[in-house]
Amino acid sequence: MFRNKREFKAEFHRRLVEAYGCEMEQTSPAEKYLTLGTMVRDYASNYWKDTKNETASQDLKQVYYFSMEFLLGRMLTSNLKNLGIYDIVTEGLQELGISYQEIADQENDPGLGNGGLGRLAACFMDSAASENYVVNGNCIRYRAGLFRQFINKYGEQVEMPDMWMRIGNPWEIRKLKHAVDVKFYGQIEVSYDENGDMHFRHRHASHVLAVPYDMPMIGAHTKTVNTLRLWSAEPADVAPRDRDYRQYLSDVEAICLNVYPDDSTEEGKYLRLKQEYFFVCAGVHSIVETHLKNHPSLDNLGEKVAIQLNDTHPVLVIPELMRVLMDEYGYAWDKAWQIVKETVSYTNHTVMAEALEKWPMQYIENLLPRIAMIISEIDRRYCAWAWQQCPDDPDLVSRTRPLRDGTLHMAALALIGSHAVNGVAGIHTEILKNDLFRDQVRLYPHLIQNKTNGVTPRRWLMYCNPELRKLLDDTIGTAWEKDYHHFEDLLKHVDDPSVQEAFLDVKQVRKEKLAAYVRDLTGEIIDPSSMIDTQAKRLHAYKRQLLNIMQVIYLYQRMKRDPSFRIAPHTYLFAAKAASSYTFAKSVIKLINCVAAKINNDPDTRDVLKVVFLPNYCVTMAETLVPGSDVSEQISTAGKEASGTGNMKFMMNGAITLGTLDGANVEIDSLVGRDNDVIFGHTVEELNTLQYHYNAYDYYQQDGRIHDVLDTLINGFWNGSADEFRMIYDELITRNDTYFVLADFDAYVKAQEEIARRYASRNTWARSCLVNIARSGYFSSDRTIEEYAHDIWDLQKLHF
Ligand code: NBG
Repeated sequence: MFRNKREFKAEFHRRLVEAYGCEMEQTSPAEKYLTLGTMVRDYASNYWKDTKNETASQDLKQVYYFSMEFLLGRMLTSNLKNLGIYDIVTEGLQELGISYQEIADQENDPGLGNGGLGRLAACFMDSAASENYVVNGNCIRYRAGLFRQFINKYGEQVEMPDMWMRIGNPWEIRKLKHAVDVKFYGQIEVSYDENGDMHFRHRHASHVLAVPYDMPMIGAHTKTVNTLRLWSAEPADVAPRDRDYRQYLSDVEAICLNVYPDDSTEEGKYLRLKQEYFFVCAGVHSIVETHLKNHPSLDNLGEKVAIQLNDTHPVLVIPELMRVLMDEYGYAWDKAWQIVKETVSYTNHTVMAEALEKWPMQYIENLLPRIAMIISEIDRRYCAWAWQQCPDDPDLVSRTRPLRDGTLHMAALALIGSHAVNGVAGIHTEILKNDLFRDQVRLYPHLIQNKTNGVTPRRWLMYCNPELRKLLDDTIGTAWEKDYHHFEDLLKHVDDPSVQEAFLDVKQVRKEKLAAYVRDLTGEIIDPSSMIDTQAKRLHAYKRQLLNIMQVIYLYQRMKRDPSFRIAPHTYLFAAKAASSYTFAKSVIKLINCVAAKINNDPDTRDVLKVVFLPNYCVTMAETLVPGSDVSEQISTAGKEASGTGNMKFMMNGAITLGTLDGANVEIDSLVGRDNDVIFGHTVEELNTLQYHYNAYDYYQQDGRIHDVLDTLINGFWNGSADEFRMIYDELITRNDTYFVLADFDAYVKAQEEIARRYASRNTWARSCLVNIARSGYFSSDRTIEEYAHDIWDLQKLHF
């Protein structure tokens, strides 16, 4: 382990030459990145070992966070800074004549997720380690990420493979000794022993070997290093039964091929279910193995282990842990069930019906025969119990049981098998209690609680925005870096004109950086003194990127019609991936690009109105996009966005939220006040009644602006084809605008006018941004993790 710059340089040089057998100067930037990454990983290894040893010797409880996604982003800079060796390394490299940035740019974002749910898991890993909580991740080692997004000359999204590990992954360590045998298909043979107890034997199964790859999750300014365990599927050393051998190899390959395979086909659905059981079974096995190393039995599993289910994807943990306890360790049902419930808790991340997982029981019976038996028994016992609780309302049982009409409702199973269930923002949790899970609340009144999401202030402020970090350090000292409560120390300075000016200077620097980034990525020139208004998130109808681009079209039309009407310079940035099978979302991307192409080339308006779609949105892009934005677009239909976490990142970097009362926007609004954000649109309560008498066509007929904007979707205005955007038009008019875009249009236009008006008075604007930063400490994931540790996991910190 190097201790100073001199030792670092010598070791780096030596390792490079040893690894590649040539002079340092002849090695490629990718080879330098791999060597440096390996060195940093090894540097952390002693702490990693100590964390494991100390956890065992302090007999500390530990958490396993089961998630189909961990959207980590690049690890190099974050790891170097968390370890406190960034300066040694960057200066050492400079003295060797090597550019750190060039090396850092070699790293691909790990392709281990697709959106907010996965990024939340990554923020939690950073916060847990930094706060000395032992929280381990459990996920799949996908060889390909979601996809790399390109935009073709027609403005359409094109998906390319995201082979993120092509150059290698220096952070992971293969742990073959901990490999697990996972069984699919086959039959269950039941036998009885002399006591009449049942025994189950899984026969004719197809075996897959789950091999773990461990990545260190390094905390900031601490010795805690936790583990993210990624499971990789490999052919087992067992002859495949009754199956074609090459087919077997390719079936095994498919399990870890990529994130979220298309589940619109039957084959895709099976694959998804396979992925879910695969990482659940392997993860549960390794928890049990670790526990039994330090404890005589599994009786106290719930005392020493907490398993958090990140959404329903890992819900098979519940029947799998039952299976292990009963079939492998001889527990009776009731005792096993008690252990499972003590151990497991579940986080819900969506109320969107199409995102709530349901599986035909037939798939489970076929793929996981023993698990299917256990689920049926959970269902049977649940019905008997629930019926006794509410004999007055027998229908309640059928509404809440996990098995309904031959379908397994994953959320229902999660609710029954968990001791705690949480939503991810205040309003979301209320919707869970009062709407989605209101029946269950009758049965378990205290089950559901709120844990508002958070983001790590290290990646999302200190490391991605060093200019703002310095301003905060100079103004309030550095206490805020270690304790999120101290963000509020900034409140004392928000009226200080010199701090306001300093903030505007920082923002200007960041906008210039963003402009350079946009130019390099797209060739588009944006004006860094214009107001930069950004919507960056997955493309989904409920997030309403459509509302945003409609407002842009309206501004354009108005300026074209009325030469005396001019807006202050605005830049609208969009960044979003659409699921490859989601035609509507792809059509919105094309619309945005077609609008951009026309408007940006119109000499009448291009000096004041610019639209750019940034392809391939990812964590690394967000690290430049967020600090460089003035306005944060958070405009989902009220009640639909569970929380949002982008909203928190923008706020932390001094952007003003332009949003609906949805998800965590509600909490942002109550923390900063209406003077420091712009809130518009129908509320959940209003939509709950509007839904019964809404007629989108009336809005089209009665509002000339809406009429003019929508007509461009069906008259070939954008790219000459009248049918190109008819699908969007039809969704709004023929299908009556599921997400109330037209209902919120007028309010949104006014909100845009309001934000432009505020932006014009620079010092009040800066004051608002400072208030937002000061109040953003609440959205540190350090706070969120503390709440989970205290309220759900009953977790103590590790003491070194
Ligand atoms: C997403 C929600 C977001 C939320 C993240 C993290 C899923 C299923 N849900 O609003 O849409 O911020 O989870 O909680 O990805």
